[in-house]
Amino acid sequence: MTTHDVALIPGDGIGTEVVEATVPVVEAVAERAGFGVETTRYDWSTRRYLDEGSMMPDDGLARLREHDATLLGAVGRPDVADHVTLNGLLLPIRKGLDLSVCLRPCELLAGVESPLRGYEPGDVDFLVYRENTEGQYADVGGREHVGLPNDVAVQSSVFTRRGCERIVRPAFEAASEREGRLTSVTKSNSQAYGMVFWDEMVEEIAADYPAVDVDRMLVDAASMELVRRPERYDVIVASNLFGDILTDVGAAVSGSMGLAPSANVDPEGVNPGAFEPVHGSAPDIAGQGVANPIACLRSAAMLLDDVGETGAAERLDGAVRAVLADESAPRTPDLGGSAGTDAVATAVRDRL
Ligand code: GGG
Repeated sequence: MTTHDVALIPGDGIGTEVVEATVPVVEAVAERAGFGVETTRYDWSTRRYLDEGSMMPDDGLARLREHDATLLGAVGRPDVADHVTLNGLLLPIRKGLDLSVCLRPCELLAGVESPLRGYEPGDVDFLVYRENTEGQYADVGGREHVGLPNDVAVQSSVFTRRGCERIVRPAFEAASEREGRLTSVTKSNSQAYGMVFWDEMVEEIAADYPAVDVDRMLVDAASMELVRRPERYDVIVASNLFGDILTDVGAAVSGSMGLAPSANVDPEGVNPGAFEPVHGSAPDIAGQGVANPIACLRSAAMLLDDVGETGAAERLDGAVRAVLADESAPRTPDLGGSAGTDAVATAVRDRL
């Protein structure tokens, strides 16, 4: 029997709650499909940072490389600065494992209400390919003269040929397999170096995909259109920061942050992927047992697909869809219900 070896990093806040609710569902779908899942829990988190001085151990990335994939919850706690926790765990994993593709599907599913008037299931259905290792998230910059009148902060963006290729090409591939429409989102009117370079890379790679219609949009207009006419999008490709922001809007117009999954993958398949809900640790609801587990369950379905268990991934995704479409099924408060995390995860497991 094939067994997949999955690292679990529940992290902080509701991350721990949704990961713990997801694991039994993954085990159940694996059992039905006839493969095994072995999990290793890592306590890498802000708690660890406070106790031991670092979010993860020095050999953390080496350990993750030994697994087939990672399922991650969320990172962040109000008592430690966000840039410390993000740069101590999430970003080193994405960058260190060369996970340049962050794939974030945005879909209005049956049984879910969009805040957009008149939008029905299926009216919102696009993929965002977010560059995940460089761009505005590059750790390039510094501070000088801190606390003095000439206090200065410099933060540089980085765009490389390899980095652009490793996100733009997968986005074109996805558009080729979907409706053949790719929207590249930049701000190249004001960012005349990095983003003009990005535009040039898109144009160069577009030559290999003549059947794909390419639309170039500035991020301000693209954001407005996400709210005004999300149906215009099929596949969006964007830099690290813009992709992050656009996918929060995408999650909102798809009904809830609690539904939005993501896959961080190495397009060459050298390093194992990391799968995580788009949402953060949500300290406002952490500990109450009411976090929506669906974003994490859908991320787990993407993980299963990535490790080659396509049938199980479809089964899990189908069970999630069936639960959402069923008016009598439990729902967490973000979807207008009053059910808890475990009740929703159990309903999905029962649907497998
Ligand atoms: N589950 C992902 C998570 O914890 N997100 C928190 C966050 O702030 N992420 C920033 C980012 O994805 O760039």
